[in-house]
Amino acid sequence: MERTFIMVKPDGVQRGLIGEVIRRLEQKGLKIVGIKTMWIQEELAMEHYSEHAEKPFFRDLVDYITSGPVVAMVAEGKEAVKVVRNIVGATNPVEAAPGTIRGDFGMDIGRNVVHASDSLKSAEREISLFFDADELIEYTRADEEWLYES
Ligand code: IDP
Ligand code: MG
Repeated sequence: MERTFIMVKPDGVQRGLIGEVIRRLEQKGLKIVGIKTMWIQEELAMEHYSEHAEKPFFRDLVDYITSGPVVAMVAEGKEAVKVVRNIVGATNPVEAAPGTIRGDFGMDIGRNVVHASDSLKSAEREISLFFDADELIEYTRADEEWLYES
């Protein structure tokens, strides 16, 4: 089992898409093991997106992600990192396939509704950046034996 980090960005929250994002994760079979609403401050935003510090869009990206509340989540499941990236879709909503969150709900790369970790390594980094260990809950979903062969 893997854990990955997902966030409904400020545009997703303001557009009333929190439930839609959670619904898609839940119906796929992912287990939400941590969730909270927060308003990201500049320092955390810059740390979260540090890999993009030299990019021309970095300042706008930090402004965007700190522009309103977000919903941060940790989802667990078999190959959760890849599964969630597939649900989220390509970075640019113009290119994102219909059926993905960005493909169904976005129009602009700078307003792409959600964040999701792109590798197991970044998932671990991002989870520890946003959640304390005691905010993540271990439990069994009642349908797990029907979601997985073994
Ligand atoms: P990802 O969110 O699909 O992992 P990244 O390349 O890691 O995409 O970029 C992080 C975020 O930075 C994107 O989700 C998007 O909000 C923003 N971003 C990426 N490329 C651009 C760009 O060319 N212009 C404006 N914003 C961008
Ligand atoms: Mg990324």
